[in-house]
Amino acid sequence: MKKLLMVGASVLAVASTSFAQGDRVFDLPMLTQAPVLDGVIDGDEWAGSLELGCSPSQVQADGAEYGWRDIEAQQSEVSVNQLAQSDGEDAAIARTDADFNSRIWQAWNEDGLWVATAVADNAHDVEGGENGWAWWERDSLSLYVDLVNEKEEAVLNGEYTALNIINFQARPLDSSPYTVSWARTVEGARSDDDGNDPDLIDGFLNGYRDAGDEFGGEADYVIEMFSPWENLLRFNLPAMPTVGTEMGFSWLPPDPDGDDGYGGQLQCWGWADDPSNFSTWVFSDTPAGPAGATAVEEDSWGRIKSTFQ
Ligand SMILES: [Ca+2]
Ligand SMILES: [Ca+2]
Ligand SMILES: [Ca+2]
Ligand SMILES: [Ca+2]
Repeated sequence: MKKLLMVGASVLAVASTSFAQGDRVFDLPMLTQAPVLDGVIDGDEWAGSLELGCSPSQVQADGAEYGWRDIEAQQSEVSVNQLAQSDGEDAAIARTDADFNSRIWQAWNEDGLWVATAVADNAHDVEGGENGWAWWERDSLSLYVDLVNEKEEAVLNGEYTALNIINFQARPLDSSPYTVSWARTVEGARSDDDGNDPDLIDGFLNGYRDAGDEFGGEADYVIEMFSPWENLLRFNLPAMPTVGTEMGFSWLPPDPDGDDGYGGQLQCWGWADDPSNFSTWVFSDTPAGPAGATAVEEDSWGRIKSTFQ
């Protein structure tokens, strides 16, 4: 992580005067080849992409690095542990890395945004509640993305200018009409009542795999995800991204563990309801993926698995 932060700092120094020192600015590498969306992080298909953690221990590290809003409530200045103790969940496990621990890989190419997550979880839960579309009640990953990097202040009255929430549930794409959800800003308001409409989410793809105990949990999983620029261009993405494009982002993985409804979540690399607190991607032509760089060959599946241990 220190290495990534140093990369961020160097980008900051040369590329931008609009961010204060200490903001989280990350180089977003460009893939040499599209990953296969099969839930297998295979060989070097994600090698060299931006890798960030999202876990209770990451929130601890964030508190130490960026300061605390409320240490009792596990609220750092840039993240929060809102995991819950579900019915039947051991109190010694709930809200710890044994409850939820994830890595997130991020990169781009001319077609879209590519993301993979590997998660150690103690209970798989994509069912329950009255509404299948309620992604906050499902094991899933939400990307809060500010496509124009406006960094607007916290929105308390429900008015937005640039909010987009792209959610992928931890399940195969065709297993549910709700696997992909997209909430976006329409006329200043969050609009997600049609967030699963097939036309709206046309081109969004994922690959899911039940990974058993592969990362040290009991109900581990991998999701590989693709979000197409062509689709986002229909809304508030102003132009095809190019080298130097900036976007704001925050990661929010819900983690119910057999709950009927909402069962807890984390918010990482920015408070999700406050775009001014988001981290920043700077789109770069640093190559990622196969033959992207010799130095990243070690960034293999074996090393990925070892990052959880
Ligand atoms: Ca793959
Ligand atoms: Ca839990
Ligand atoms: Ca869990
Ligand atoms: Ca879970």
